[in-house]
Amino acid sequence: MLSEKMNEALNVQANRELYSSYLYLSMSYYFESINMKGFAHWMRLQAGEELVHTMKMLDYVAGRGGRAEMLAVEAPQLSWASPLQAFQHVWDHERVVTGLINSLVRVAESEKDEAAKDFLQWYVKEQVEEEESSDNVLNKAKAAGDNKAALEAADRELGERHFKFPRGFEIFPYAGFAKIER
Ligand code: OFO
Repeated sequence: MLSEKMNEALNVQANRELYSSYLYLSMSYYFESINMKGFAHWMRLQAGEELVHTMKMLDYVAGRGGRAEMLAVEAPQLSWASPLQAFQHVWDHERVVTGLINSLVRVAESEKDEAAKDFLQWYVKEQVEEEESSDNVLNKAKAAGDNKAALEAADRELGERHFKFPRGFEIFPYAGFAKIER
């Protein structure tokens, strides 16, 4: 059984994961609006991945006899000055999320909840990957700069992104904007 404090902290983090999904979906439609369909596709898959992070956490709360609560989701930013600014935002955002996950591990420690601490290691590892992939896309955007041809090449490259949703979370059987067009 989860302590009240642990239950609440997990619900709050699930809400931040859902916000991440909402933020990346917002970026996806921003890219769609400026006709960068590969970037839109990449962000759409990212939004799906964040939804998996959300549900995995809420499933854990419910599985431990806690109460999974749907908290209000903050409205994300709707537009960015450039692709570079959007990818910089992803980079910054993922560092914030890493800090939140680390704080959640501290809550599990203070609650002496070894099981929750063990469960949260999945998110600790996931953040290493999230930071790496945000480095990767930010570097591509930086390298392209204002060069239209280079940006289009990066757009095509990110449009090739694949993501296999884990078993039980096959929530996005669609391919995304890039694939719809091709
Ligand atoms: Fe859930 O990892 Fe990004 O935010």
